[in-house]
Amino acid sequence: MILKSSEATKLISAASPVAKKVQIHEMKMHGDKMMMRPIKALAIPADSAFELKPGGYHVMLIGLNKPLVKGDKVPIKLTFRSKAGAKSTLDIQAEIRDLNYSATPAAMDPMQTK
Ligand SMILES: [Cu+2]
Repeated sequence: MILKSSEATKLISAASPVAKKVQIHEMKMHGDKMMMRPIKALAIPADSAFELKPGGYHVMLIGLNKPLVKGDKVPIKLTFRSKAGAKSTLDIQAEIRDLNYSATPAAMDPMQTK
């Protein structure tokens, strides 16, 4: 997913009807292991193409209401807040690609990434 904005904004939350929770995650090296952790907001610089991808910042679906298979399209609502405090939402359709993910922490439930 590539986010573009003409002005600086922040991705502050995400939601989907297919999952109990949708979190914004970042990836960080921890020793020689790649770990992910939820962050409160993701700053999107003005006039940039900000890419969310496996191995980097991503949106993670937690507690799926039903199993998803490759090729499924899931709706995700992204909520942004501008510098001035105005909220806006963006509805996207995310296509399920690869369900295998090597960086899933053992402490978390089985989950799927986009
Ligand atoms: Cu994650």
